[in-house]
Amino acid sequence: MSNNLRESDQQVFEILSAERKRQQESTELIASENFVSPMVLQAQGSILTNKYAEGYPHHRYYGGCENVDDVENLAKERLKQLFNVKYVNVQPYSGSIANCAAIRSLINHGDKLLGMSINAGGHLTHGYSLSFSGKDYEAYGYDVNPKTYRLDYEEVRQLALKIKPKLIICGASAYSREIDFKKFKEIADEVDSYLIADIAHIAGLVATGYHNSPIEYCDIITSTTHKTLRGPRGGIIMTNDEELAKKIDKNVFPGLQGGPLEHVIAAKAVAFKEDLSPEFKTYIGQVVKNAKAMADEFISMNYEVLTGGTDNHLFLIDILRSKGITGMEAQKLLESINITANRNSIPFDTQKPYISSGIRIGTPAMTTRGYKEKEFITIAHYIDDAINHKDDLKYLSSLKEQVIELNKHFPLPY
Ligand code: DSN
Repeated sequence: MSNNLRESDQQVFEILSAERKRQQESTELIASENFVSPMVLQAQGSILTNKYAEGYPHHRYYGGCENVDDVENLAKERLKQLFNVKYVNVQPYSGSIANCAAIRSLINHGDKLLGMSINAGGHLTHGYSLSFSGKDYEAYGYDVNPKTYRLDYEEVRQLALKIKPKLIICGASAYSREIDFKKFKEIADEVDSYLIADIAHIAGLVATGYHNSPIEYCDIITSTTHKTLRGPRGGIIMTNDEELAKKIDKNVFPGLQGGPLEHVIAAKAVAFKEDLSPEFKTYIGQVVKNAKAMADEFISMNYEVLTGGTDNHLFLIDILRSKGITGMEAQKLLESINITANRNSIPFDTQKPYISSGIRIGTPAMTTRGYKEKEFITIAHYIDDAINHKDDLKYLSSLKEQVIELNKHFPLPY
């Protein structure tokens, strides 16, 4: 059998080629996506995928683990350095599993949990009714202020005093303002609750000082590695509490997972080294500048940018109120001109989540490709043009060509 994918499996090869073309020719604005370095890709595509390694370094249930022990230890040491934290687990397959293990390490089934509601910008695993977090626990959600769309810490406090949760989860998937982790800690202390911060979206900003860090305030911190950290798809868990760290390890394996994905852990190690570099700090600074510039441009074109702007890598537009089209319509329209974004419920949305009134826009991915403020502003105008000419197929087709042309100057490195 040929060891060349093109020859041995043309069907998969063609799908991969089509995806490469799509990524190269499109402007990627999904706030949770990024483009990994060729080195991360190389590690993830390495022979470590062949290895079983249930357990933890030097306590494995399989032989031949000396090399994966080394790579997992390296990933752990780099992660500790990145966030200045004492104990880490780099095995979670995803952010959702990281959150499940973190919650299980702190509370029991049926206990009360208070997280940011999904409509306000929280994640499924923060207590959404259809997720394990809403089914296994008595889950409550805090919202944002209906006028400012910002977190109102006094409202969160009042809700916490009323509910008396055993666990509060802070962190979000669609919230454009800095989260005050210290305030969450004060609320958690007042109601005698544990506190988890899920920093999946803002991890790169936290690691580089562009967002305050939750490490000193939270019992457990979880994250994904593939968003602003620009690593492979996966999860991580961090704590400064030694006893809790032992519980977390047990809850990840054997509690929720079997064999760790050591090829992904190797790629996490590579990404963490990149994240520790001065270049990465410059990159995150540009991500934040780009998001501000683009949000400001939309505001100057009279779009309803929620909260009036952004402190981080993303922002939300109430596209229904701005332009009379739903999030679903906007997402499809943008896709037709090679701009990829996701529709998103906005707080107190009148539309069903599948349709939604908003779109979420993020700058991490195209900043990796080299976009600066100028290009993001150009894209903001393409989006506006597309919406204003949404029924003019010829116009849309010319916009698509302009997007493809622009992206020729920002090639994928692979
Ligand atoms: N699904 C992710 C996002 O897009 O924000 C959250 O994990």
